[in-house]
Amino acid sequence: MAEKLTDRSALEPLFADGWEMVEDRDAITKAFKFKNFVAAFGWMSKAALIAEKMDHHPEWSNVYNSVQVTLTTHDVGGLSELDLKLARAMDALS
Ligand code: H2B
Repeated sequence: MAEKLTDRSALEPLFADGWEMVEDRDAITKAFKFKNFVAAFGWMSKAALIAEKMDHHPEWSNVYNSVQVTLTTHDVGGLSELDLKLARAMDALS
């Protein structure tokens, strides 16, 4: 079972990579941009397999070449280590 993230300084490298806090939620968000729809959807397919393997799932939406991702851990009502791990994996894939 995940635990709520207490060490908030662990978020700093993600903020440096374009993630930001969602207003009024303990969640992080980032807009990923791709060269076209196929690249965006291909990235989503790979990210989805990683998320499923982690049993940790993003809130996300796609419009043409962009994917807006929001990460939080519903089981703990806020950010956990799992969100950091998934965010890093998504950045590494992009
Ligand atoms: N994803 C996210 N983002 N947060 C969760 O708390 C969560 C999840 N819980 N994926 C998982 C599934 C849980 O509901 C299942 C039963 O393991």
